[in-house]
Amino acid sequence: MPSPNDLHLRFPPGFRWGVATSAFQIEGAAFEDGRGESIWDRFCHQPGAIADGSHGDVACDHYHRWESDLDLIASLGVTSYRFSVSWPRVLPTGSGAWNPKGMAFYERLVDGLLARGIEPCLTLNHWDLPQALQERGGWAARDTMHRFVDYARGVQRHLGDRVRMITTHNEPWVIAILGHEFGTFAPGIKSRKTAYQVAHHLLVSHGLALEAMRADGAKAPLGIVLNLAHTEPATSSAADAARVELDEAMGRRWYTDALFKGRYPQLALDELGADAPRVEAGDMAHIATPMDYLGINYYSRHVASADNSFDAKKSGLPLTAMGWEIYPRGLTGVLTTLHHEYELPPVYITENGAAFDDHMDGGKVHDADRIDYLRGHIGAVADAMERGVPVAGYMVWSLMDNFEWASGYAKRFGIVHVDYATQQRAPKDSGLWYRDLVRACRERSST
Ligand code: IFM
Repeated sequence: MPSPNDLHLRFPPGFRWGVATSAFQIEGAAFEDGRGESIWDRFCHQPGAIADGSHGDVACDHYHRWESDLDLIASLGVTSYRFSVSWPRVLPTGSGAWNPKGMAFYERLVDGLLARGIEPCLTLNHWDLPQALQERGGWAARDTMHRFVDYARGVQRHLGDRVRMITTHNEPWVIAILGHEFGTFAPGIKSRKTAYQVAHHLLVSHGLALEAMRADGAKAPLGIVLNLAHTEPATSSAADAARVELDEAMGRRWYTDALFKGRYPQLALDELGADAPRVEAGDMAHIATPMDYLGINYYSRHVASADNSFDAKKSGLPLTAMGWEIYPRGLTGVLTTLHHEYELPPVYITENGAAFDDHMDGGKVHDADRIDYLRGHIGAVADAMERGVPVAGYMVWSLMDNFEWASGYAKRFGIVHVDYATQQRAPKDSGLWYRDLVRACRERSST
């Protein structure tokens, strides 16, 4: 197995190292202790929605195995654990009465992390909107923003004194575009106009939630997590260069200009025309409420091609099992781009990792490809930091194999292997490699 060599020397004392998961992808216990239905429960049971016909009813059974899972996280030696609260578990119909059993689960989880010396990093919305709210218009309805703010305030009041960070939304682009324009994710709507209204409501609700939690005296740093790619042109043509500008405006700057400059890119508004969202007075100022940190999820680059002819399979770059190009330099690229364009708060890489076709071999998974992926990307983070980007932490996606949304259980992102028949967990070589890297960094910090 490769050793972490000197990678650890490139990170300062106090740098945070974590692993990440989300509620729907690991918890299971879909019908227990009063949990309500989420849009992903409904979506999974639509024929053809999930590649392997699976669902999240049991997932990794983390709801029952949380204690041994926390021991597992502790065994990796990380400083931080990023997880999400299932909105329908704590508020079964999205608003109204809290479900005490649901909230008690997260109380146990947070206390269990603290008892093991691990910082809890909580996300409020990792996609599992209560189905009851979808029936009232979902994220396309302005009222959902206010239900989200109530939910955020309640979670903050219960757990805010013990968590290390609170993220409003995970990857609003995915919710808006995959969920409402392409319809490949829940709730499966196919309308560009709806998608951009949803994107707008997600961003406004983020700002409103930050303001409300702060007014309630929140101590934990508050922020949002964006999925960002590094965009490059397919060719040196002027048409592809123009396409880079357009894709950046629609996919990245829609979020980052709104959050850091309080406006949507004109190029994106022009492209959307009648599909542009309805923006009410004061909305943009709420969106631009200052954040305590920005979370970035990075997996690959995006290649912009005016005639949509780019084919990752022919690019010559290695691909993950998702068919995504492995391109660590893009992580440095996107970080330095953001650093030049905006006054950034501390940045966390809140997700980075890869699915590969792992094989269990005598209880072990020799995933050298994942180790290479992680080493390359962690090095790319160090490159960005050496260029002045204020990165404060890095979290691997994912702690363990889990429900990979429309791909079901076939795609494995974990640094810990899960045998879904027995629910046995086994650290892969990448998990052990990451443990050694984190240990080396932390030992250096404590000397
Ligand atoms: O599994 C997802 C996660 O829920 C959000 N970010 C991307 C991951 C891999 O697709």
